[in-house]
Amino acid sequence: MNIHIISVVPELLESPFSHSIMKRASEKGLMHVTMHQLRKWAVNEYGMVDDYQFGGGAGMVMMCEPLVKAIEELNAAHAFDEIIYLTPDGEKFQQGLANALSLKKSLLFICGHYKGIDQRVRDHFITREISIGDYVLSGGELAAAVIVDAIGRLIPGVLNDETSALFDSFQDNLLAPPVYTRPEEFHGWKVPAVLLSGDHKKIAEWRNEQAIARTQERRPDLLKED
Ligand code: 6GU
Repeated sequence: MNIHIISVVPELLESPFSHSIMKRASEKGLMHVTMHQLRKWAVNEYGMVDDYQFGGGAGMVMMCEPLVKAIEELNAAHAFDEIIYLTPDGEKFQQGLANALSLKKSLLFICGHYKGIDQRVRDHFITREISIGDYVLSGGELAAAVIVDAIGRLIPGVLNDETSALFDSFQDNLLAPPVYTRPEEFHGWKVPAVLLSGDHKKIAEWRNEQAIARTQERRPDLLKED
């Protein structure tokens, strides 16, 4: 998968994709992330990409021209499956959307700043608008990092144990069950005996019960969905 991200602060995203799972994904050639500085398409030599909003009011708006030039140039080269604008008024990002996006070949993310981007760019170029939750961030970059991480780990071959993403919290509308590792007893606290029994059927049943109980207690809303 090829991911391109347009931002006025691409430096913010240098680190998240340079470590751990995302780094491995890129080394294996399974996911490649390219950052683009929007000021490369600025309207003047001072790097101007935003302006005051019509109608008045505090806060700058990101201008059409730099964004449209950037989108057209990159889209001609990469034929994006989706051109995604990150914004708190977008569709809420959930596991189902991560699953769907993980099947795409080529994605462009546009990180908004200030009061957002000129509505005409949204009307004519954006194919999807995504929010990562009901709170306001100072820009779309951290949202892009969250989304790219969530979809990157679903690409086959990115995780070592390919089955492990299937048992994540949310894949079946259930939270994950508790997990334990060695030692069997620590400060007198014992690991549940069933996990040491070697009975795989019993263990699967126990994990399922625990997942349901945990979901009922912490996120009963998940059990009511669809
Ligand atoms: Cl995608 N962007 C911004 N600026 N704030 C957010 C968000 C996105 N999602 C939740 N809050």
